[in-house]
Amino acid sequence: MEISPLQKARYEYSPKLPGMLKDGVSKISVKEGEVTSSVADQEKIKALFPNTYGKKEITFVKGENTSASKKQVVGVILSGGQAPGGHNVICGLYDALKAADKENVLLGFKGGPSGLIEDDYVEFDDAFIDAYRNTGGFDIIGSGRTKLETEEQFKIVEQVAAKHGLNAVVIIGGDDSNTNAAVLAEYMAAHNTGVQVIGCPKTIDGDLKNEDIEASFGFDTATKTYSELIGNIERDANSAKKYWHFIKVMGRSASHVALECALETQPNICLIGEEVAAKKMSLAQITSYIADSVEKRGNAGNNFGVAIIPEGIVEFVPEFSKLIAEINELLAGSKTEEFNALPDWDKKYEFIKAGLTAESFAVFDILPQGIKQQLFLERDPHGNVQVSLIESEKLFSEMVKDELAKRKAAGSYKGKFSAQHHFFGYEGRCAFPSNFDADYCYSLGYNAFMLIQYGYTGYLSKISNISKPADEWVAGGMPITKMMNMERRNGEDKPVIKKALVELDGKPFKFFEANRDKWAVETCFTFPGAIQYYGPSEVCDLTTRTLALEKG
Ligand code: FBP
Repeated sequence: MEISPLQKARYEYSPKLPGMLKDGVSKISVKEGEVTSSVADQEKIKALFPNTYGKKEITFVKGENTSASKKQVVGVILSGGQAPGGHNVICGLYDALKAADKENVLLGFKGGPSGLIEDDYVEFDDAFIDAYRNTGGFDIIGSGRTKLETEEQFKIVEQVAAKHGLNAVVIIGGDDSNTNAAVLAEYMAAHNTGVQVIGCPKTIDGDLKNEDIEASFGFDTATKTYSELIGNIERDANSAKKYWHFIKVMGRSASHVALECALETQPNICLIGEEVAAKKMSLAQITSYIADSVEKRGNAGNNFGVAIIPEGIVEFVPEFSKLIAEINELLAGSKTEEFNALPDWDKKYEFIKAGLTAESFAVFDILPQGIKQQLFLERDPHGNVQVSLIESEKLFSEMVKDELAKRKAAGSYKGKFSAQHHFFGYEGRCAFPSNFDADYCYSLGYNAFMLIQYGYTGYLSKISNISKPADEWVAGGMPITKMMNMERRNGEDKPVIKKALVELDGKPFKFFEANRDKWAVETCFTFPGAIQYYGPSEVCDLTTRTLALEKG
């Protein structure tokens, strides 16, 4: 593969480490803090994790390294959706491991958790690692969504670990993968395998955060990439003055990405799923909210605008969730075949009408035709509606168009409405990491090795104080069980890391709420431009608005 000039230049970038990690592995000491307990359901979590529950939080400090010296053979996997900076986690882990002892070994298991089960791996060396420093993507070893959660899988991992003499596994993943890391750590401890398990917080969705984890990696770069694109579209809209752009942004359930992009670009509209759910908004209410902005702007001669729609929005609309549940029920088991055998859409429509409650059918019936068909025709292997495939940007623009036609007929709306649609997701997940993500990820990986060297297991690599310059960041570790509670999953109570949704009383949302009425009517667009890597620190090392507002 040919190497671009930027990639060459980025190879030379030295990621910044927190002050206490900067003097090298031999000069890092550990300070143990308080004993921890889980955020909720303490007795249940304690019973499920007898060997790894209630451990102390730890912080690294400058000082002599007092860990017992032994050869380290570590395995690493990337799990779930790509997020910028993943390569640097591996680079930081590798550098710390080799700095401790050149004989230490790092194995990368390919294609996500399945690589560990199938024993499909590569052994890293300097040349291999150097080709991926400060680059985007997960292509160094690939990623996957296989879940490591069953006893049989853990037994296989135990055998694979024994075969390679692995004494630790690092799992780079989101809330589910780190939940599984905690369960694997407990298994390894309970079976006296000597294999430690350490997690690293990843996801562009930004929903793996809590009082200990200030941000998951990748969120910074992905939102900056989408914000650049949204800013460019705003400028185009403001130049041509003829289109409303409906832009869906990734974020499978939480709306952190949408909110951060809104704070960066000040669009006319940004929907926040968590608010929609809290206010129990209907599709008609959301449509009317957007149409109000289009109408006011149109009547003032501004027939253009930008609306940001979070990917997970429809699941937050209570009446829509109910509709989806009823459709899943309606087509359960053999009924899918019965439905598919119906000769045309009219017959299918009658079948749907007869099978849904009147309330849900009314919701179904106001949907644009394309979405109606999508709900019934594109289904997952279990026969369920594929909610993530619903083109919500089109859903809302079409509903707004219908609403505006009514308002025009009634004489209140005098403008013109023409829409363009976009979906920004994959465009940002493998971008070159921002300096922030390059530094944060490298630090997470380096720190993960320190946790391994000091013998910890079931911990998440934790770098905090990250809204400050890197030198002031604080490195340490937190038992994953501290972040867990019990939740109902697939009909069973399971210990899981709590997913962080947008907090409606949090500072980022409050800032947005205080400004959005003005943004809806006036043109207040801001154009963040491209991520900068070289130049003044206030341009190149800027954190997200979300983090800046949260940390004041
Ligand atoms: P993770 O939670 O695994 O980090 O992935 C998040 C995400 O990027 C979502 O924003 C998006 O809905 C999903 O992955 C898409 O997944 P896929 O890559 O499997 O299409």
